[in-house]
Amino acid sequence: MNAAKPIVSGHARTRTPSRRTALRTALASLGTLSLAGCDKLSNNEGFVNVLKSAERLSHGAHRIVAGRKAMAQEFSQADVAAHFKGNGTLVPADPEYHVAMQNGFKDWALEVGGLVDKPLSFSLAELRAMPSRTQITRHDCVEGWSSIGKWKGVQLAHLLQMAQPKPNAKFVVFRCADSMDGPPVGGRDSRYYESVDLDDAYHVQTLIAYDLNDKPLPVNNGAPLRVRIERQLGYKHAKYVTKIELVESFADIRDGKGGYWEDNGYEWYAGI
Ligand SMILES: Nc1nc2c(c(=O)[nH]1)N[C@H]1C(S)=C(S)[C@@H](COP(=O)(O)O)O[C@H]1N2
Ligand SMILES: [Mo]
Repeated sequence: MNAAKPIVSGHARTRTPSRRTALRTALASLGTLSLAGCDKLSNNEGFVNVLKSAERLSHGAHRIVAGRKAMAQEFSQADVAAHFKGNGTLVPADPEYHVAMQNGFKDWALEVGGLVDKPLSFSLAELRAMPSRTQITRHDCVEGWSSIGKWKGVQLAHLLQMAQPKPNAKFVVFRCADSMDGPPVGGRDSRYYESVDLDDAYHVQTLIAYDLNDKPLPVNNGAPLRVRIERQLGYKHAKYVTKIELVESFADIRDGKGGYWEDNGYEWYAGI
């Protein structure tokens, strides 16, 4: 992610028509409105303005139409790209990360904390000993490229079941090791972070991945652990993950938008 500002508006514009169709289908399938009713609704200026605010709509419409449990497409071994592209941070400059990298990540720990009954910490060996899932999926970056890769990791659901989120936990925040804006200036933390709701957190294909294409994750792609959130765009897939934090709201975290790129104008819900 080299460009300072994402092309958010162009992106939203290209996605609006399918969302509009999706919403109309959803309204019709709810049985509360006939298609004619939907047409009337979509000719109503106020309602069309609601449609135009794609961000607020997309989360709900996606939920109704596709069902949040629907699977992202999985591919076959023959589809796997020879080289999975790296993007954003490729080698974190942070000194702590460098020490960990030089140690072959043998002391890396993944914490699970925040609103949980049992705060936990896992070593890579512990994670690798857990039941795993392998999936071949297509990664779509908002910058306009895609790569198909084979991921292996622990389902986030498995870790959450162990940590036991409290009833008021609504989101999972992923904390990462890489500072985006250089070394902390005046104590300002610019480390990458992301968040998802519990529907995505418990989704079958949501993994804490440690292997890419049958090998330990390369540093470029997030070694030693990165998230896969297959129903959403690339920037949701946090790399270099150090902590999974359950929260009721992310309003008090950094600029309050739920992620590093969200704080810089991206949509929080990046469904594909
Ligand atoms: N920690 C961290 N996670 C990150 C990023 C980053 O810069 N730092 N970039 C995001 C973006 S925009 C994309 S497209 C993917 C890129 O993953 P890749 O390097 O494996 O292709 O990681 C996402 N997760
Ligand atoms: Mo991206």
